[in-house]
Amino acid sequence: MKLGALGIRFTPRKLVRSATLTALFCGLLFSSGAASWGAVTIRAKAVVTGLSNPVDITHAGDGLGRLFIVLQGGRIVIFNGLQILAPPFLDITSLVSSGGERGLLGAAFHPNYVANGFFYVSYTDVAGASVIARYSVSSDPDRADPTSGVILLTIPQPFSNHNGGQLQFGPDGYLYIGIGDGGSGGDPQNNGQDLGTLLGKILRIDVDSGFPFTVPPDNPFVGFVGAREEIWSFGLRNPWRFSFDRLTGDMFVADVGQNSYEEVNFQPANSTGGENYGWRLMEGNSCFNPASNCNNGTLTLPILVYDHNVGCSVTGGYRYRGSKNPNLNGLYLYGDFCTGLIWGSQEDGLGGWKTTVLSDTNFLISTFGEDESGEIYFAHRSATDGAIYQVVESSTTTNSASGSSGGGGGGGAVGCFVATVAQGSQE
Ligand SMILES: [Ca+2]
Ligand SMILES: [Ca+2]
Repeated sequence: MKLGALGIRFTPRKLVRSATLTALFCGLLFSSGAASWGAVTIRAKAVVTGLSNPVDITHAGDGLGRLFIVLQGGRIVIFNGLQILAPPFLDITSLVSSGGERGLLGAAFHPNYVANGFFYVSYTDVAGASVIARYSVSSDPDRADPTSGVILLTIPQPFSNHNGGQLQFGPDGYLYIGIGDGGSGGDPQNNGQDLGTLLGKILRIDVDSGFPFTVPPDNPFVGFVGAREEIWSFGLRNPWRFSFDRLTGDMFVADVGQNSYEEVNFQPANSTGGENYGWRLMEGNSCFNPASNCNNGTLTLPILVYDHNVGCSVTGGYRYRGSKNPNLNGLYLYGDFCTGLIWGSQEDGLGGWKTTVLSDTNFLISTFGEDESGEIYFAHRSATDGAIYQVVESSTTTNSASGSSGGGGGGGAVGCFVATVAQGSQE
């Protein structure tokens, strides 16, 4: 059974990638003998080591420059630029079941955190259900009030895996919540396509207009008989990580695949929601269940797909909008949990997306995260030596045929490989 983003059922190891695969992956690059775009590479700059299973990285947006690191067992710790502060910012270990794909899986700070002190967490409770809860900071800015928890949503989980866990506030101020399809394999309950359940969805709720939350009136399924009105988009297997482009408001939703394909989906900022990303009808660009005639034309297909010769569990990242690494500007960074590959992707100027390997690491990449200024980090998941690394550009080659170095203006250049299909194409 294919496990999701955190499902380590094997001794962590690199998948064997043959020369044939590399050629497949970068055929244009190597057949032409010159990189034509995106020749930037990155290195991983160690920020902090010795953590236990870091699975999310975020910031409070309060100008203090701290990184908040979510540890799967149930703690959030602060890195203040020098060290991890003790005691933890939050410790809800007693409320959380962890291990495998369960645990404290994500956190997001309210856009007006400076004024209201609210932040939100996603965890699996002791019964295995997914819980979205709000907490408040205490009078000490480095400590949350552990007694302040208010549960917004409890979503029963039929199986231990595929619990989602991402929380992000959108540019509209609403809280977006990623929830997996419930688990097992192949989505046996067909939750992804069932608008009557919150499983297999991205949810969108308003945490400011009522207690504990209200449904935004323009959510796409408001008033639909039999549909849960919290749903923003659907047809997802395990959207372990999604993010918003802090410049444009566009949304990237990475969805962990079943047996064959990993994918990243794109939702433009002007979307009104309701996208059906296809699972379990499709996995990547291929029919899954049913095995043929799976797309009636309403499905939103991914912008990026890779198969299981390349990796086994996609970890969605962020579009780089920081200032310290100009050659990464505009690149959407993402990785694979199993192989440690990190890619950068951008529009190809032809209606698709191009992507290239930025680094082939030995890390088990559980998450990416942004700091307040848009610099990007990722976590290596390990029970005893988990770590946070900052993404830093290390070099750009100068043999570029097009002169593009991935600096955001490279539309039209030929990519290393183009992992995209036109939206609406059908298997
Ligand atoms: Ca589950
Ligand atoms: Ca899909």
